[in-house]
Amino acid sequence: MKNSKNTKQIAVAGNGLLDRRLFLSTGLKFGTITVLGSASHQLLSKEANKQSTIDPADPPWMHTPGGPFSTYGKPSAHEREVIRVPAPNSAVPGNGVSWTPLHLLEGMITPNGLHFERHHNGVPQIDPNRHKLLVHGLVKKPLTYTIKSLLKYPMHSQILFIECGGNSNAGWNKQPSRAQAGYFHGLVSCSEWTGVPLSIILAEAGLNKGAKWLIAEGADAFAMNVSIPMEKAIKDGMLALYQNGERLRPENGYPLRLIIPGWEGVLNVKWLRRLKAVSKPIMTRNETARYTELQPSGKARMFSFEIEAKSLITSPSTGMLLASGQGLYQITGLAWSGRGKIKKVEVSTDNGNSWTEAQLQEPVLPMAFSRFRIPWRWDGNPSILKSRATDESGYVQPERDELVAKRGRHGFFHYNAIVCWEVDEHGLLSHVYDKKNALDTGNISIDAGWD
Ligand SMILES: Nc1nc2c(c(=O)[nH]1)N[C@H]1C(S)=C(S)[C@@H](COP(=O)(O)O)O[C@H]1N2
Ligand SMILES: [Mo]
Repeated sequence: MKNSKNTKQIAVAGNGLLDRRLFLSTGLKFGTITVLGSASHQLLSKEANKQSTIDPADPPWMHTPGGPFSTYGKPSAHEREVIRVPAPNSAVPGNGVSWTPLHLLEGMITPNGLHFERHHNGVPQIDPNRHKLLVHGLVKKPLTYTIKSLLKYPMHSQILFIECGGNSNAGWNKQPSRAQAGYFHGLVSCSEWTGVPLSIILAEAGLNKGAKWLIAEGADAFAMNVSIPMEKAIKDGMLALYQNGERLRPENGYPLRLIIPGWEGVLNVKWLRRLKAVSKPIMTRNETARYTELQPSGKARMFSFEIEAKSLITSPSTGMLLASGQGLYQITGLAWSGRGKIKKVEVSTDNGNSWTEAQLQEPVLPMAFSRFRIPWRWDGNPSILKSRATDESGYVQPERDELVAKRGRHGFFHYNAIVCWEVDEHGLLSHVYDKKNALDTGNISIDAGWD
């Protein structure tokens, strides 16, 4: 029996955006969204032309026993297109990134094998029995810890995103990137991290007066180091040993990494080997030549650690097709903020002329991914989709022209502008910049790598 109340589709903004309470209705079916050029897209086009000849109740895999047990599970072979895409920087061995395919994932947790990677000099293969952490500098008692000894401490877990300060930096370019959403915005991932609160270890060493900064150093060939304000390190820092329930992956810092929640990726030093308490930042490459931006005022923006609120529609997104033609679709995406919880995500399907609040999936956690969803009835006409995040501090994700006006053209990092996906009359999505945007004066030179 049809419940007419449940299936009532209430428009809440222009161009067919529907009330998120529609998700409570029964019998709802959304249109299929395919990734162009992928196996699933080809399959769908083939199936559209031919009737299935297999009885769905009697598929071939029901006729013989299945495969053996495995010692460590892998994704289905049918999911082989769901991969990180590496972009090495050929000038330096092991320098570069690999992108999380955000547009192919759901929920709020990034699977360990798909967490983005940013290495300055490759992934060291570290023997956990030989790895040590030294805590020294302005402390009463310098200490060293083995991994075994750290595993004896009380642990805590937190679901947190890590985002590289260079994520989405192609957004500074004059022409919109043609890469799929994750291969442009996917230097951000979200995991449950488990480890020892940094405050416990710092208290054990005993900080001297004047210990205002902490220098963290990694055990990779780059020996990466950064300066971190002590106040933040004590308040939120974690010595992480586990990632989504298992020990860290080598790519993400095995056997020990620092987690500085909500702050830019570079502070989360992987393969952590040294923490030195000091009175002043030591002005390393990563806080001077990198992550520092010349602003229109002529002043440089430095130590801008906190990740500002950002959101992205992951599906449908550029390179996808609304394969069922006009009709009902589910718009979904991710939002995150280094300042705390996401308060709301608004979505527009008419280039920002009207907006409505999307549904936020519970739990909404501070400094973690928040998944949002909203139903949309596409009328078959060209449309522009946007999402805009607001965090609990009241910060609102800016339009691209606002961001460019504020930061100028000399920046390279911390790009968090609203993203526009254009839907054409065939239902094909592509990345565009806001048509109203007149401020775009040229490319920046992306020669600095990602950092
Ligand atoms: N030792 C070390 N730590 C490091 C890096 C590195 O190259 N070496 N890269 C940093 C940068 S720039 C980022 S964005 C994050 C990336 O973490 P991930 O590779 O686990 O995603 O690690 C940070 N920690
Ligand atoms: Mo980074």
